[in-house]
Amino acid sequence: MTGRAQGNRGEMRALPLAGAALVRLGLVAVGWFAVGLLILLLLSQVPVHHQIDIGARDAAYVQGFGEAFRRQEAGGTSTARWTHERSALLFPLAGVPAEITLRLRGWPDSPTQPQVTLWLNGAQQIGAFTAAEVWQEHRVAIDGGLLKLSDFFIEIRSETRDLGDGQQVGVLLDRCGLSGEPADDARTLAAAAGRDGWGTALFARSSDSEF
Ligand SMILES: [Ca+2]
Repeated sequence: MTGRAQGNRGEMRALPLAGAALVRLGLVAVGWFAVGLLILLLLSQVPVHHQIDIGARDAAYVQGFGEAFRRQEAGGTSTARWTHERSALLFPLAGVPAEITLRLRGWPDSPTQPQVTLWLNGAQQIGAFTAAEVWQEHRVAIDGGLLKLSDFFIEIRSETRDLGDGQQVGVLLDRCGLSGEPADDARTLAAAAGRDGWGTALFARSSDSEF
């Protein structure tokens, strides 16, 4: 038997082995794809809940507020921020319908209290009330009308006054909650992934973001 013949038999054994390895690799890839798709589909159906402790770990949600500070309360200390004439709360990857809850109070030791209006994306008024000197919880429904929302902000517009330190303040916000549907973006991505695969889904998302 020649060395050349032995070499040919070795190559013939190596080819089926390489094929089997490729098949295993393909099965693993398909398995991970299925798991990822299942997770994405589940996440796209899960309602969104944001509970924001204003004044503590709220940097991603607040815009145009005063500095965070800690105040003494009857039951301990709490964190809060004053709003200004216009301040906003940002809610990433939240859709509609949704409900927002604000725990806030107005000016201390004042015979008058600020009039407050809430605006969806600064364009559609969704609530109006007069703040109180004590803590109150205000709930407002957001239906979005004809808008398809995937990220939105709630603008708080308020009368302001100087509390003696030269700062014009509106209302004091302690907590904010949002419960609602998942964003349309998440549903679109899940649907595209299920129909056409990850490549198309990711391409669709990057294209959407350009407009
Ligand atoms: Ca707080």
